[in-house]
Amino acid sequence: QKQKRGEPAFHDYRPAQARFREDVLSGLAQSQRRIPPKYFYDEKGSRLFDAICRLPEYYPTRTEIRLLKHYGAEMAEYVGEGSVLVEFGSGSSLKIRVLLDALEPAAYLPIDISREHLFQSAKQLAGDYPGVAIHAVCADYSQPLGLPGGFAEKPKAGFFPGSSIGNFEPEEARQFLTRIAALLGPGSGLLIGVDLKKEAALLNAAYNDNQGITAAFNLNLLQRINRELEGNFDLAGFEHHALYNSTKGRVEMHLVSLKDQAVTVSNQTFQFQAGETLHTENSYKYNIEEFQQLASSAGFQSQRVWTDRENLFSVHYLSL
Ligand code: AVJ
Repeated sequence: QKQKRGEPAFHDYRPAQARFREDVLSGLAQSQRRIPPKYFYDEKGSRLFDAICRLPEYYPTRTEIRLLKHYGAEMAEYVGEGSVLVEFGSGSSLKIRVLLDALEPAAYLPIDISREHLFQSAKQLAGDYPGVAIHAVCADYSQPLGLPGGFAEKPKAGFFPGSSIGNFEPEEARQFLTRIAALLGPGSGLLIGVDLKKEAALLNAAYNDNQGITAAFNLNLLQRINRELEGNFDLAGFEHHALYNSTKGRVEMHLVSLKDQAVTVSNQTFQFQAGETLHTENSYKYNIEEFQQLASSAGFQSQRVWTDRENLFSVHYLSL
């Protein structure tokens, strides 16, 4: 694909829309009803998530950005000049800017499921960093995928910030990291942000902000189902609930049914009882040793870890 300076190439892998319907219908039929959190990120969901990242209570984003800014030069040394940077779930591609200020990669490949959002972010980034070849890949990174051609021989570094690894069950996280290892190849590395275990009060505040943005983000999933899957969820009939489960080491987000009610999605009807929940997200937290063990079980060696003074967040550099 010929690429103009200052313009991104766009590779659309067409992440299957059919699976949204299947995943929602099968998730709603389970006794603990659940929907995978990747479906939060439609246009409105992506915007709400950006707003979450700016909330005073949501410490992960600003803490990680501070770490990237403060230790960017060190991180760049581990990543290496001239390597191909591959980001999993690039969203608005804000954090990569901090790295791009510290090193010049051979190319930057943002991978994201949110097509329009990815397109706009890649375009802006290409305008701001005309010297970096940008190949945006619209894909679901939780499914097996290959990189666009031409990058096989180059040294690669993965970038997986934001503690999105926490959305996976630990066993799924191990499988995901194993797949990433195969995709990046021997000699490559992974720079990954991981939210640390901490006092429940801080975690609960981060997922129950005062402005209700996280609640709107959670409820937007129902709106999306109504719009895209012929659903009739009553948004006033459900309430946001988020709580740190210290036994499992994860923050759980649910939507609680406020009454007995029937909901129809794609011509299938589901009976909710008052108080029953729809589980929409897990956000696992790992202390440093726990995460290093997980990474090592996927074939990565821990090279370095950076944390803030308050021990809120960690950034690991892992090598293959
Ligand atoms: C993007 C998955 C890292 O778990 O903290 C933020 C998503 N959910 N507030 C997280 C999220 C509610 C976020 N991750």
